[in-house]
Amino acid sequence: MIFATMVRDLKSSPEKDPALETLERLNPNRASSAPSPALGRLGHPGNAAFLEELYESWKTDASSVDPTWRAFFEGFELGCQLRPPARSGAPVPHGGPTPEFGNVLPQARIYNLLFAYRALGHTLAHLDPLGLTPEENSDLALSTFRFTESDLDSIFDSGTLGGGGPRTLRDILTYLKQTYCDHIGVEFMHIMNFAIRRWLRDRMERSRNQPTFSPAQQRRILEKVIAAESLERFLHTRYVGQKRFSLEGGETLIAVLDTLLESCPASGVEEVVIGMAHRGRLNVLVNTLGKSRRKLFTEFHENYVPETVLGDGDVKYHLGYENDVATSTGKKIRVSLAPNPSHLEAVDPVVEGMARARQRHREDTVKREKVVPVLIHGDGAFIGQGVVAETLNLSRLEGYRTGGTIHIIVNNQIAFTTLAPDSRSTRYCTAPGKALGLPIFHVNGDDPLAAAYVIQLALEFRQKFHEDIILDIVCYRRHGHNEGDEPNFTQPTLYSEIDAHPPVGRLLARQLLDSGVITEEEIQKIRSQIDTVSEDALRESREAVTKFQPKLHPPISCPDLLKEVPTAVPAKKLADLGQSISTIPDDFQINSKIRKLLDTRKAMAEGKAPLDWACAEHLAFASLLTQNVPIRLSGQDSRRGTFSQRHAAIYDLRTRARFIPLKNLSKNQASFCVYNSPLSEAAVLGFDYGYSLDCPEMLVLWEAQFGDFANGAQTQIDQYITSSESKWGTTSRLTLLLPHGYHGQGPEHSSARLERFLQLCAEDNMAVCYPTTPANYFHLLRRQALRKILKPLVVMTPKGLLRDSRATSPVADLTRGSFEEILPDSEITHGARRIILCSGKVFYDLRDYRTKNKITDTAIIRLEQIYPLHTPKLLSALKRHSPDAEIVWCQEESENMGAWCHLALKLQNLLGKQIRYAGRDASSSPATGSLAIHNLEQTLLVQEAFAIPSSIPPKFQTLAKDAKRGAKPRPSSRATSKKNHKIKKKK
Ligand SMILES: Cc1ncc(C[n+]2csc(CCOP(=O)(O)OP(=O)(O)O)c2C)c(N)n1
Ligand SMILES: [Mg+2]
Repeated sequence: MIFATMVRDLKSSPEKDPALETLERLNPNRASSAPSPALGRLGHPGNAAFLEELYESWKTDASSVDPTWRAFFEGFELGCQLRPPARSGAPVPHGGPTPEFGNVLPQARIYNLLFAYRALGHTLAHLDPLGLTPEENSDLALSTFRFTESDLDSIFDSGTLGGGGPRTLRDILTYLKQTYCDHIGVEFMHIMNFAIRRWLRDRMERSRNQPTFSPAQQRRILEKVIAAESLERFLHTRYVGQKRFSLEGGETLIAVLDTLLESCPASGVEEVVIGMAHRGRLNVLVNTLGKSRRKLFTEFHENYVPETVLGDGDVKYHLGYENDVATSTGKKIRVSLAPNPSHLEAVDPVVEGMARARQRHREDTVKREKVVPVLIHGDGAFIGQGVVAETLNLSRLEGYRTGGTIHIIVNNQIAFTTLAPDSRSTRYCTAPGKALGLPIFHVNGDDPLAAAYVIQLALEFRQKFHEDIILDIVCYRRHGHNEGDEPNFTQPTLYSEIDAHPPVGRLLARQLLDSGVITEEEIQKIRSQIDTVSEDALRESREAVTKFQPKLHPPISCPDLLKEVPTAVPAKKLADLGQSISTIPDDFQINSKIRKLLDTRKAMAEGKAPLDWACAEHLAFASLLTQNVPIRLSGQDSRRGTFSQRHAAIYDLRTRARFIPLKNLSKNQASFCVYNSPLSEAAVLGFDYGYSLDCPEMLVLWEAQFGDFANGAQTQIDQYITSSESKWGTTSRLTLLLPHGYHGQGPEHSSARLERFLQLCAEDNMAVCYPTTPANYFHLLRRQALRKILKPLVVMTPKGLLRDSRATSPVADLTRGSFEEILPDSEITHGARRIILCSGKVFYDLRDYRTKNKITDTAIIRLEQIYPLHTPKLLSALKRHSPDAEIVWCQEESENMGAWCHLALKLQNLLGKQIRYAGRDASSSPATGSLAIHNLEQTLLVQEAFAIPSSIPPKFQTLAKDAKRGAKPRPSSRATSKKNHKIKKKK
């Protein structure tokens, strides 16, 4: 009614109102006696709510309403300004309402008040259990809206508030404060989507954000809080000083998780995948996932030996767990807690990937309502770690959506020893969620009922809108960061408050006792039952640990990694696949160059043209898909391919309709998913890793734009991909495609940091390959997908070689054999007196040089797989040549990079002789920024491999090296050194 009344008032007002004046100025035609159709609706009282909502929309996002309304609201706001801008020369009014505004628009001011409370009410909410955070906001003072105490009993229209209707100002305020300023503070008015905003508003105002749990539910919530408390107390007294990252102060989390699981069956949720850090993890394992106390206590024992058959295991507060958890109605919910490295928030994208994989298995790929990811964060980590923002940004993307994640922040208002003023530039730690327009609920952690109410709402919201939502449980940390930590060193005043603060269980118990929901005897019974269970478990665990015999594990070894996997595909099949991957619908109009590319692919598959990398990859994918192996490829610009080589998706010239030939091979083929990822490495690689864990039947590939960008995801590589088998027994066939190779394009983009991956190789944890031919790449991809063993694969992939006629394969090479870990020399097959070992692209430079210089005594053997090294094949390739042959390792990467450091000792031990290094000097930056210097270096290192003195005058070589270093001229450089001449002379 506000607007209807207001406009009527405005029109009949003898004085010209500023709002109308502005309106006239902005829209001289529309604000006149003949209003626009839109504004004409103002006179209809039935549309008042509609108008208010429109106003609210405009306030949140001006562009969300049509221009007529925009102009109107701008005028309206201007007219309503509580302190109108002073006209030039006019005195500025101080305090007190302007006479026009104070008298004319009381309804409008009520409306402003509603809006302000919905938007800012959270600033007055009682969120901090310790009461240390100010709860004031002068923008919400009555006087701000030009009301006084004397207006409190005046009746106004309450607009959309809780169903609307006439209410006193006092009632309106009470209503708003109950809803928005009690133990729940909500940020939701920043949400652009009006339907979502309205749903939240109505849902919250209907219940005034007050929980209404049945007595039985309230008792259950108390029980959960008591269970959480007593587990912590038990551990605290039985394992004094042992690290457990206590949840005390934040026990409400356990009640929240229980309420969430209790709400799952009615919401159609079958599975919950949880990711969380250290804080309270042991409590969640026992009290949420049902891990036995006996098992947990055993892990605390000093003689405990992890049950890992292989590998080194991990500390107890990083371990994962999975269980069917029964709700009170007997329904079972599958709940899993992902294993977690210490690196905070690294688990986030992994859990998202796992959830999406599980949705796939439950055939829940449209609504994604059966599997719900839940991420539990710390306040410091949520605002501090970039991967949080990267993961949030995945949430609405086609290839990475999971239908909405429930984020729970155990906001103990501290991070180790760091308080909010040092840890964030924002009021709340939840600020990253605001960028995405997520609803954010802050709840006082001392009110488990309020928190349980919010989690119910959160699940309802998630299932309805398939969006992320954040629940920020504002609590405190009763002890230090861990149990050996003294918080009084750094937070003496805070900790004296905390020491005096009653535990949450006691507060809730008091509340339920007062309301007659429970009796003191019942509470005692709950406590003593839980303690008895713990005591029994402790006794059993003590018996169990006597059986432990610590012994060193042998390293993990997987000899089958070197077993041949048949990967050849018959010629007829390849030709058919070639036809399929080059066929597009008749009504599709495509770019002529793409048409040509497709025709070439067809010819390549039929053996009429030499096969290039992209075609080999397409044929590998196509053959796997028709063998029922699903494939997921994700990476930046992966649909087209960074180097415009792949063209997995083809676009109609007129409509940009997309056609993906690999999705259209046959009716029964497996699914092919190819996504352009957002510009993130950590979150996307983490996501694909998580996906690959729970979709072992699928070939999951993550592609870096250039290989060096993988270092943006180093945490995922170190903490998960390379070490998770040893730590947690989890493996996957995730494949990393990393463009690598020195082409004189500067220090960036030349190196995928092969050396880093090789440094992480041990215990057969993965394979690292640098194939040199399309055919071998074809066999490698097929081996990775078809072999039973699950191991990650890291592939150095080509850039320049993609279009290099030297790096092609006859299609026949796809129809026979399998992946060749070692490629012996096919030209100098026997009796060489020098053997150059190399890996990857430099092979072609070496071979060209040999041909050009008619060298016949030197063989070149390629290591297509550097780890695990296929020593039998390498030895057999070497055996064909002279036993006295000089062995050289040649690489284009600098001496401290590439495969040299990894292989040097290994090869020397294997072959029992020194190996000569030919390559770039050690360098801090991977490559030179000058193409000329690159070319010179490349020439020199090839010459060096053949131990031939350079034909380039030494003066130029030295100058080039010095120019690269930006250093003063030096006496000599490697390629011209006396040492090399000596080698030559010896021969
Ligand atoms: C990426 C990363 N950086 C630093 C640390 C060291 N660290 C462990 S816990 C912690 C404080 C975390 O604070 P918060 O996120 O608020 O969680 P809380 O411990 O308070 O529950 C820090 C800095 C870490 N584990 N991971
Ligand atoms: Mg914290």
